[in-house]
Amino acid sequence: MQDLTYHLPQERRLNGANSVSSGIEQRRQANVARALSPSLPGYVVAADGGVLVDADNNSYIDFASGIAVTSVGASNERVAQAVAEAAANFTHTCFMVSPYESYVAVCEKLNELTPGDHEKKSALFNSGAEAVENAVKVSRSYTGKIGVAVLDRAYHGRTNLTMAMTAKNKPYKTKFGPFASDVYRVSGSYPLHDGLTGAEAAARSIKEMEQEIGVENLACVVIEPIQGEGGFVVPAEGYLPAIAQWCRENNVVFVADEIQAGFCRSGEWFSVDHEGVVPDVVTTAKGIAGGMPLSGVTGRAEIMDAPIPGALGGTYGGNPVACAAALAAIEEMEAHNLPGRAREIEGIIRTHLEPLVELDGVREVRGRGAMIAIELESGAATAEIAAACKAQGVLILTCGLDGNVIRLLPALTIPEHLLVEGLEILTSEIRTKAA
Ligand code: PLZ
Repeated sequence: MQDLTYHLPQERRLNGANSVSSGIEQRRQANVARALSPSLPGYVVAADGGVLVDADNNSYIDFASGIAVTSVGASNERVAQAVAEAAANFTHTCFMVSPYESYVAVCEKLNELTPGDHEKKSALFNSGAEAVENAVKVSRSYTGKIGVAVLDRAYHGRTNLTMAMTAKNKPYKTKFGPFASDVYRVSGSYPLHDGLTGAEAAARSIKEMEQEIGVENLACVVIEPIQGEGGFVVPAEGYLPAIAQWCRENNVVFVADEIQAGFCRSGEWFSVDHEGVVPDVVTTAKGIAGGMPLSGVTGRAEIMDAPIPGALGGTYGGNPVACAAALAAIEEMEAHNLPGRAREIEGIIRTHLEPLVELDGVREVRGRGAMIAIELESGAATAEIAAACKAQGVLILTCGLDGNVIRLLPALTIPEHLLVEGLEILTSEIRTKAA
């Protein structure tokens, strides 16, 4: 892996100081709703490549990337410059009121990059949840049906409709009901636990959809091709193509939620590309704009054009500064072949983690590209390992319904030596604490 250029030292540095951050932390406790509870003790003042620097000048190795967002780095030069230039010209007009070219250019890019060579159209929003909501809207408008099928362990967001689509109760849904109706949860594919082939798991999902929803009621099936918050679960080979084909045969829109796994993260531009699946609609966010809030819905032109003029939108959706950032981030992905770099990162991570599978307490290493996880037996041990890594300056996220999965989401621009250093700390903590 050839390292890129960085403006912050790419080093792990813990100096024992935390007085500035702890002062801010006291203000947070007094002023910020307790539901917003950060995991890092340090308050960030700078970030670049694979590091986060806090207000006391500690430098952490970042294996989180703001939950799979800063794939091109958190202060990528090209992105920062594009943001500054766009903001100096104008920060907002509202595309629905007074349009601008960068919105159109991002839609062109999305139509070009997403899988399939059919005619496509796109619409832009702010958050992943908003993209998912709008994917459901276009699917309902196009099919004239209302049912939405989602999978076990799915995560699609925190708004009312997407809470209904998200599986995990605590912390995402507890005491927040009533939820949107006509959302149905069906079994997915989790090879480690269900032991089914892709074809068998798909047959089970299809049977559930036919018996419990009915194709005449079903507008869309929304699937994360690699589940994110649900545990970095890669469905068995053949699962996604079988569901996509069944959708095509039954006038059901197949929506791939590529919000976490998309934009080079998995080692391809989109994670459905690994099996050559062509979704009807794709949702994107996170990595798309180098950290600026932007999301997209891209789909077959006839589906995207189903809602009448004025029926989709929002004040900020496709903000010009975020669009400029997206165009720069995409240029950066192309210039540095970031899908290829994600595959190199996968190789390095697997070399370190796969030997651990023989340990008691370790179940599996899985994932694709720079989206790799290790599933342990115990959720408590997983939390202890993540805490021990953090105490040594390595920020690691966990996931899975049992909280027993450690997931790695480094920036695709992380230098190799830092990736290796973080992995060495992680593997030594797993060796001592997993069993
Ligand atoms: N779809 C597949 O991963 C966001 C959210 C974590 P928003 N995942 C991280 C949290 O605690 O809120 C996500 C996702 C997939 C949709 C979303 C939602 O994206 O931008 O957070 O709304």
